[in-house]
Formats: sequence, structure tokens, C-alpha cells
Amino acid sequence: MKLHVFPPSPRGAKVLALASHLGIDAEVVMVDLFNGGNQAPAFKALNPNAKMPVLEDGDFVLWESNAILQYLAAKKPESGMWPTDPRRQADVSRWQFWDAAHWDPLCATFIFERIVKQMTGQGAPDAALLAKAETDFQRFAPVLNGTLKGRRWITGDTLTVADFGLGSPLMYAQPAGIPLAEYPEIARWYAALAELPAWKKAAPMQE
Ligand SMILES: N[C@@H](CCC(=O)N[C@@H](CS)C(=O)NCC(=O)O)C(=O)O
Repeated sequence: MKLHVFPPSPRGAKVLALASHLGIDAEVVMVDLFNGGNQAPAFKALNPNAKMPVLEDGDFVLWESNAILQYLAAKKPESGMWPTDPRRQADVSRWQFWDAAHWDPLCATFIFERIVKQMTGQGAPDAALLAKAETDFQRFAPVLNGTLKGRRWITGDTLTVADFGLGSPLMYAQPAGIPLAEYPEIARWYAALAELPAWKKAAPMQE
């Protein structure tokens, strides 16, 4: 199995972290986003969106990071990370859709505007985009924070792929200025995720 990733990206780091957590051996293929690696014809043949991460398992190619998390976890059903019970699976799935629709894009705005732009010489952060991300954050973070009250992980006592997805942008919470201060449950839950050996290995900037 190959994982085509740019490891510093949270969307790349989460698939690396899950593979490592599950003990799945995968060859890591670097997609250097800072040097146009995603525009290489061979990469675009795998993902015409020209976006990483991409998983290759024999002749099966899969893009979309949350789908990759599901696929990896389905290879290790005993882990319980992608449950097979319909209601439990739907609950995990709900958080993955919520992540893709709301949480990931708003967190990505903080990371892109405050970190990536500076690293790649793309100019100053866009104040209007950051203001919109702040507004969205104040709408959605209470949902995550409230659900986490009394729960170890987002769907209960069992760690699942939803935790890996939702947690991944928070590896940059501090440098990206993601405003977690008012959300102690999110901070407590992320701290537990960050303690996992696989997370420590994959998360580049969480210290
Ligand atoms: N929804 C996709 C988003 C993937 C994505 O946006 N990847 C970014 C890096 S984090 C990328 O490859 N960007 C390159 C580009 O858009 O040119 C997923 O979760 O896999």
C-alpha cells in the first residue's frame, strides 16, 4: 500500500497517523505541495483534483482523506475505529461529514492564512477570510465542545476515525491562532489524541 502525502499537512498527517496507529505498513510517497508535486502528471493521473492525500492499494486508488481513514480502519475491523454496527457507523460518519463540510474548511483557513502564506511567500493574511473563519468557529466549536462533555472521544468511549479527522487541524492550533481558549472540552480531547504514540510521530507541530 502507498500513501501519497505531504506530511506537514494535517490532511496528510491524519492518514499517516491512522496507518501507524493501526499497524498498517504503507510506503510513504512525498507529494511536495510547496514545489508543485501535486501538479505532476503521474500524480494527477491518480487524483485529477491534484490534491493529496491519495491511497494506492494494488490497483485501487482512493482520494479524500476521510474516505482513506475509513478504508484503513476497515482493514482492521477489530480496532473498532470504523464500527460495523449501523448506528455506531452512522454516528462516526455524521462527524466525518460535519468535519468535511464545516470544521476542516474553517480550520484550514486559519492554517493557510497564518502559516502557509507566510511560508510560501503568498503575502499577508486576508483579514476578511480570517474574520469569516472566526465567525464560523464560534458557531461550530460549541457543537464539538458540547458533544465532548462527558465523553472521552467524539462518539463515546471508543476512539474512531472521526477523532483522527476532527483532531488533525488542531496540531496547528497554536501557530495558526485557532481560538480554543473558550473550549476546554476540545482542548482536553485533543490533548488525549496528541498523547497517542502514532499521533506524536505524525503531527509535526503540536508541541
Ligand atoms: N477534501 C480533501 C481536501 C484535500 C486538500 O485540499 N489537500 C490540499 C492540501 S491540505 C492540497 O493537496 N492542495 C493542493 C492544491 O489544492 O493545489 C481531503 O480531505 O482529502
